Amino acid sequence: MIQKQQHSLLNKAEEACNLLRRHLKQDHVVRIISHNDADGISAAGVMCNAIAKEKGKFHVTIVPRLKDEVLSKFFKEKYKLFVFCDMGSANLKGIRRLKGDVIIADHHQTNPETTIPDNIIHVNPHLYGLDGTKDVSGSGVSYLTVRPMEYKNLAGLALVGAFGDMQYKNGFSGVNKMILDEGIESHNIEVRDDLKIANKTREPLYKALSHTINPAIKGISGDEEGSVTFLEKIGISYRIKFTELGNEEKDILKEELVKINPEIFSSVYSIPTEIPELRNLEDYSNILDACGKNKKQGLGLSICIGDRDKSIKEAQDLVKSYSDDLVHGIEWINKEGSVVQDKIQYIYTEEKRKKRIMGTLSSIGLDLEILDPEKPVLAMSRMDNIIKVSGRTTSKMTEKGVNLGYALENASKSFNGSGGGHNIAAGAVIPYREMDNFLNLVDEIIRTQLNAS
Ligand SMILES: [Mn+2]
Repeated sequence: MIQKQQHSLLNKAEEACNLLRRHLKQDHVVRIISHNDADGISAAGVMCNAIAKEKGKFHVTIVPRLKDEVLSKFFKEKYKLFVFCDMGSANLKGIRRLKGDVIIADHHQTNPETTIPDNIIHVNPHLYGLDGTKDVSGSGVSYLTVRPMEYKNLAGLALVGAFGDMQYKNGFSGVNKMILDEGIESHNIEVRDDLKIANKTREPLYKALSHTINPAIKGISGDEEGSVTFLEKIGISYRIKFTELGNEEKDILKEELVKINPEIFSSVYSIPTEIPELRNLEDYSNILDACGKNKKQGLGLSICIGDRDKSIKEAQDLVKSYSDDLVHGIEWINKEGSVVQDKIQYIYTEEKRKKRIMGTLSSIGLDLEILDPEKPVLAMSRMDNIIKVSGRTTSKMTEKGVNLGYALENASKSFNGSGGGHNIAAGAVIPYREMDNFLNLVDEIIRTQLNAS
């Protein structure tokens, strides 16, 4: 069944590729519009690389959201071919109004009922019963669209977006797996098992370990003292670098770390021909993610299409500042904890650097159990007169009946705010003066959800 569904998707992608080729043959500049996260930037990267190899020309714009006013700017443009990557499937009505031909290469939900005219080719896994949330990302769909051109060296970049959209969970599945196999077979992707410690070659071991957040290590991530204690306990010198350890010590370290979190020793995917900074697909994804988050999407895209040296350095600095913020954030939670209510807990900040990581910080805090996993976390960031709320909980709690999306949507509405999302992660915006009332109402809603199930 899967095979048949994948075939239908590949056929549609090939149709799109033929359209792309026809325009390239006529020397038309391809107008690419993509999303500003790691997936969207790599999706645009895949498309641009293929077009460049075909000696074609492109003009790219990367946007945070395809709002109506953003889309309407493109209505005036006279390009003969528009390509939407990692977005567009939710905007069929607007996109219909574009003057030229259109390819939509997206993996987000779409309304299959919407009729689309002949000039639009819509490549989307959901149209064929495939799971776009986990089996293929925007960069993957972009890759499928240029796949008939046979640039298999783009397979690695096609999976960078899958990491960005967190589709990697103990392995790849569906179309991602197909791309992976294709990349391995053509020697464009390599897989090996390795210890996932941050800054292995750069920092003393206790620092490297405390700076390792993905995966999170309980008692060690974001906790230099905890890291030193751990290393002293297992008898490994903490001042030297990982790379300076003897093999026996490396084995002991691995064994002890795996006991805390098995994910610490797992598959690492790499592009063998890439420069060291981009070789590991997860590192590559983190670099693009940091570019997007810092509104440097142009920098990210230029790295994807071959810019090296200075660009890499600039992007790496962004990654470093982001992970430093996370580490400081974990230290902060370790020290201060959260404010605990009956069924929920919250953290609150007015600091600029903390605001951008509050949601991620909540997830990590729950993973590390420095925040009580039994209580959903609301991360509150104050922006003048409003509060931006990010809610996070665990799958264990959603199984017990917690639905944060519903809770935040309803509670925020009661105070002239807005909100919503998934059961496990959601967001809201509320007036600052209603913060306490809002928290009490969410507490009450969660209590009701837990009692009802
Ligand atoms: Mn995506």
